[in-house]
Amino acid sequence: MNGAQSVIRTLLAHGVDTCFANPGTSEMHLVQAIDAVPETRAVLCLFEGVCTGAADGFGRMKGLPATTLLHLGAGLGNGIANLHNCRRAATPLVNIVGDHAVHHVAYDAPLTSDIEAVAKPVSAWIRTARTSQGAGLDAADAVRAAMSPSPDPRGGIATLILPADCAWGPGRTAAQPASFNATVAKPRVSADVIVAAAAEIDAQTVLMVDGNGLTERGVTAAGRIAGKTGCRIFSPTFPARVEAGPALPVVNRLPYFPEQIMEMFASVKKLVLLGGERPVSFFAYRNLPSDLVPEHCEVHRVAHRHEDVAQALDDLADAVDAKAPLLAPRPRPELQQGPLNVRGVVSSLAARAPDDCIVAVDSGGGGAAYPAMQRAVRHTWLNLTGGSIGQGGPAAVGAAIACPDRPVFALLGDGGAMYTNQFLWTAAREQLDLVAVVFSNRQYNILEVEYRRLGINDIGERAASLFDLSRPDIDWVALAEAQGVSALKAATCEEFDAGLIGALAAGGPHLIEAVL
Ligand SMILES: Cc1ncc(C[n+]2csc(CCOP(=O)(O)OP(=O)(O)O)c2C)c(N)n1
Repeated sequence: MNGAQSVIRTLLAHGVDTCFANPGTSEMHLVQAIDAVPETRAVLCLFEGVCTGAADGFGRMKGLPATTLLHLGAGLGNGIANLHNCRRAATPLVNIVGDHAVHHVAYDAPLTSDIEAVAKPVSAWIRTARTSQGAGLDAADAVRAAMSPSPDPRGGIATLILPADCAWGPGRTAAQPASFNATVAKPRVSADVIVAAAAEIDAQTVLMVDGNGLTERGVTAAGRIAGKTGCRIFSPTFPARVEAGPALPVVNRLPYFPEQIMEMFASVKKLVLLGGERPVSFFAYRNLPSDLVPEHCEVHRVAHRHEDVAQALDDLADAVDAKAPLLAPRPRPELQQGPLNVRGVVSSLAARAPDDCIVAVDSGGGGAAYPAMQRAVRHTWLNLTGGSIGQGGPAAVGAAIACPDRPVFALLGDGGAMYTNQFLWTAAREQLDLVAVVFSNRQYNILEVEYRRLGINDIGERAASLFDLSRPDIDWVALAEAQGVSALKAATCEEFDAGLIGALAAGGPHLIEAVL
């Protein structure tokens, strides 16, 4: 048993059995350890941003961390953008990062880097193992840190740096402490706080729900409260995970642009925070405030996101004496016809998506599917949480590996999808039931919208070229097929719908380029 094996065996003993890997020479003993422990599933990703995004998607679905296996500071650095999203989602995740053996660092060999410094902004817990004997215990601490419900803004990411000599030296399995329970109970909100909040909620109130308040239990309780008091239920614009479907109350999503949020809040007298935060503008604008809650609106905090928001909602529903909500039947939407547009894609998705599917979204038109899907089909929705595009495809891969019985959709803008298009290769290698829809408008549309919001009507040629993804057009069918994923291009609603039906019937990974 060497240090590397004790790390892998300890992780397994703590329920952590899936590793999204892109290893190098400093991780070879870890690779050997994975080879020796067949219960650990190693998934090769061809870019570290896919490893980190996939581990995020996996953790969101399982509620348990996956590991990444990354190569020194350079590999970890390549994975940062999706660790940023993961941190925003508060997903549990354990990074295992190899390093040079301690004696080698003094020679400043080419890959030498300050790995802790790279890890710092995206890790709530960082440790560099110091001995091979202690490496297993370090791994146990990493899992505990990732799983502890905490208000830490750095989320649930633990980064364990393993110098090669700690991997190859003698190790031992860390005993699993008797008190360890991977799913640590979230703190419960006190009865006093619930009683006080119950007296405040009325028809001019908005409940801002996040965390486990967006589970089936939480959403159902929120619906009861809304039914009784007339309040409205909102989630933040990009919550990590939402359970939705026709048998659940509708959760409105906070709009994206600050003007829309301000308009919405004009009639809101009270804002009750149940896992959510005060809305702030996604970006700063010269003529708009950052904090979007108007002065006339009182803000009451009931639960923080790391607390048991679902329980708080249940308790609150009981406190206002609310009954189960009456839900009107919601039929699937009608299909569109003619040249393809976002509406056509959304209608087809909402009409055809199988019950119990998972939907991971990134930039692009995919977000428009949320209201339609929420009303039409039972599903789990995973958002791009931190605005760092290129997350949806990798997150879909991680979700598909976490939930092999559930079909997964990745709804991606063509701009965002290019950041991490290697997710397609992993989807093919692992034969995942994953349908990627690329909203192919051949531009960075949102950037053009934001540019116009500066008051500019004539976009100069050079500026326009920075928002334009044509010249050359990206051949999505070829890009997918080159990575082993069958693909087709749809330019009409009918073609898209037929392609979607075919992809779902065939199973396995597919890509549809929705030409907009
Ligand atoms: C990592 C990262 N780099 C750059 C950006 C800036 N950015 C935001 S949206 C966007 C373009 C999105 O284009 P696409 O995915 O095609 O969606 P569209 O806006 O066209 O609907 C860019 C480059 C970002 N958010 N994250």
